[in-house]
Amino acid sequence: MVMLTDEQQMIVETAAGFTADRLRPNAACWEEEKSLSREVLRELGELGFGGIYVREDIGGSALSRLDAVLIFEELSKGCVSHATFLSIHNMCAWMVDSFGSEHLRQTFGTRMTSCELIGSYCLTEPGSGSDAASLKTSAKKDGDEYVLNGSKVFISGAGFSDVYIVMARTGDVGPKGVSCFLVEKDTPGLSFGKNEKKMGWSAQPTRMVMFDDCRIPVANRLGEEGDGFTFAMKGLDGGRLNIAAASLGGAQEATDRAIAYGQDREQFGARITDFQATQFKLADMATEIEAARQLLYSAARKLDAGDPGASSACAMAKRFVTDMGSKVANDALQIHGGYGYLAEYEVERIVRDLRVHQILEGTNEVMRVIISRKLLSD
Ligand code: FAD
Ligand code: 2MC
Repeated sequence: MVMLTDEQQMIVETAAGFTADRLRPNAACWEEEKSLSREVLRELGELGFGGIYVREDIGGSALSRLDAVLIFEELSKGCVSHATFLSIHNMCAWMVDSFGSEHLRQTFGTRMTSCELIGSYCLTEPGSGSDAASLKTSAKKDGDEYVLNGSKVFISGAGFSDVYIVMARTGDVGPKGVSCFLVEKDTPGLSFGKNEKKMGWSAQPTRMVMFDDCRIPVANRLGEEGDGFTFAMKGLDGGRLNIAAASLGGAQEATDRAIAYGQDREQFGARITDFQATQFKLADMATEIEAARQLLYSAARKLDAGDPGASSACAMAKRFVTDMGSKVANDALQIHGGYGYLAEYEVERIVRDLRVHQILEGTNEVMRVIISRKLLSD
């Protein structure tokens, strides 16, 4: 079991309270309506969750990556869709804080930490998913502006978000030719595709983002030309921890629901949890959750400490915890029998929501690429 400090315990209680009051009771409805709640995001901003690991001078909470993981684990017990969207927003706010100019930090960062402005992260393109460094969206300098052309696909929050952190090509092929920009929603030349119909994460819109001679000020570039790919990867180190935390929270919630259901449901004159088959399944689920939690917290500590193996540790955690999350949530559904398949029992939504965690923010095969490269280069 993991020992938390008094401050961490308080953070967990705050997040758990918000989950119980605001997220869990509304998650089914948000999924049905396919809508994110701006009000809820503002409230999360008021709790300091809009810039969890952002510096305090622009309204961030300056907490650790481990603190962030604890928060996303709790929030995901109520609504995976809102929790993971908040994680993407946090990744964007952190990139503005860490790599943006003072002007960008003060103009946008301050309003992102409060969740007055919401951010989306734009890396993936129709022709470049796992091979992110082959992206083609171009940014050509023209006086004191850049002109963006190209398209991004699968962008979470597209159309809903106010600012877009966009990786685009300013130089040669490969990672060194990529730069990072902040694009405001109402910029002429920026448009959005249809909302994709998908298996989970349904409260969130997922749409293409298109740039057609979209002009932005040079001042909206984060860092120097050519820094963009490294910034994108650094952002994802933390993002992958948070996605793993969302799988952990979802798996825990599904397990808690399975225990409650199994103790109530009777067949063959006994409770479902009286069968040793169920008891052993629950024991395995709890063990797998705890093993995953230890690996995730240890990876978060490595990222906090600036450990040279942190990126690989984040990849290990993302791979292991998201695979575990999908398996355990599916086991919880099985314990519910046919009722688990019904939306009313809310476990099938967890199964659907967690599935994509094995794909996005780098597929679990790409996580193995990152881990094995580190192993073979050491
Ligand atoms: P591909 O790269 O085409 O991969 C196809 C298959 O090949 C996968 O199984 C993959 O693991 C495997 N594969 C590829 N290369 C290798 C290799 N070298 N070795 C072994 N196997 C390999 N992107 C954003 O930028 N911003 C977002 O907000 C965002 N949100 C998303 C939301 C949803 C709901 C989804 C589904 C995706 C989102 N994505 C987002 C995109 C996501 O990051 C990509 O889908 C993911 O990185 C995989 O890229 P791809 O879909 O092009 O798959
Ligand atoms: N931190 C800092 N720098 C990093 C880094 C990290 N985690 N990872 C890579 N870099 C640097 C790396 O050091 C190198 O710089 P240098 O040459 O100066 O040393 C540069 O970036 C290029 O790295 P690679 O040579 O490893 O690049 P490669 O093209 O081989 O790709 C790979 C690496 C496969 C790991 C990367 O393309 C990747 O992560 N692909 C998956 C894409 C992905 O995760 N997409 C998620 C989209 S967002 C999303 O899904 C959401 C829901 C928001």
